[in-house]
Amino acid sequence: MTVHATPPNVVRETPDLDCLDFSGATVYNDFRDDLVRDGYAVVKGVLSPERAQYYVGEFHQWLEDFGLGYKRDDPSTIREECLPVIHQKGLIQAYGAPHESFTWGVRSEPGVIDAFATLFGTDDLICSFDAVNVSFPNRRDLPELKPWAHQDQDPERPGFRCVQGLVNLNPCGDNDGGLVVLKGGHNISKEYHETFYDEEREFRWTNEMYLFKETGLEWLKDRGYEWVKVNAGPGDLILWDSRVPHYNAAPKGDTVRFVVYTCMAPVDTATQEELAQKKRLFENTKGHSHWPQGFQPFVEAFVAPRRNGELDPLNTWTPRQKPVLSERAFRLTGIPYLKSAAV
Ligand SMILES: O=C(O)CCC(=O)C(=O)O
Ligand SMILES: [Fe+2]
Repeated sequence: MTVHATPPNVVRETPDLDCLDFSGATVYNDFRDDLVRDGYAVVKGVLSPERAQYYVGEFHQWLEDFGLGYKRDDPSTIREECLPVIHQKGLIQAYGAPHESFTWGVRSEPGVIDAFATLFGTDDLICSFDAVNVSFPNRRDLPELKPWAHQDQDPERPGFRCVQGLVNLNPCGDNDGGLVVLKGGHNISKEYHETFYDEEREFRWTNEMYLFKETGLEWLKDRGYEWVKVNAGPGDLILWDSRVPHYNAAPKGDTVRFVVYTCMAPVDTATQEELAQKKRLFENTKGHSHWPQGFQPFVEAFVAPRRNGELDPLNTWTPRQKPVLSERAFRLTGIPYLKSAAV
């Protein structure tokens, strides 16, 4: 028997979601039809263009406030010394980003919550305390970003268990950085993993992730599956089934990518212990992976930013501007759903 757990991380049997009918018998007449058929969907205009523009301004302001020299109107400041440390994939898990005021602002926009409420058929939702993405174009000081095809779900638990999301803030067309998905790949995920069960796996920090290798990618290609760059407008929400192979691509044009990863699930998919953990994480402004139940806090040793080998002292794991949450937004932390015994 092949041992796949490297490193041993939290393994959690989250329940299969029953909110979508994958048989094709149900027509929803909205984004859910795309999600069922293609494994991803673009929900248009969950934020108005003005709101999206406002958050773009907040991202710039945040980057400028580090005081390292970045200026939104001066492209010569798009380089490592002038910015917080940003990996070529663009994900920022550190610097308090998961609880920054604008991050929470985006998560708690009514149109964002409404989309998830439609998907799950409930308003009782929890939201991930996940990363944001900042991907600048024309960064010659970063290594090239190669495709990193993966799924964010344990291959050994192949059901429909998680829908990931991101709110896109700037225009995102063919040349812009963004999500690339293997269209329809959720439909073949189970068969794929049965076929590749004995293949040795890459190192990963969690069981809830699978990295594809060339052999697997060829297998999928031979079956007619194709990669699609997902374009979106400012204020659109992109959703994808975690079984869909995906990666992100670096910008080739001139537009910076600003994205807030936003993943929600019904609160009843979380245990009371998980909600208690989310409370601790929230109160200590810590982040966790896309799973809204929060069973995977970020491993700080893995995500702590380093500059020239040294830990970046600007990373204090706290937001520069604390969020102020509405009653509906606070529910997304899960805290109001805690029974006192679990606190
Ligand atoms: O940045 C993206 O579009 C996707 C990143 C990713 O793989 C993820 O959030 O799971
Ligand atoms: Fe991913």
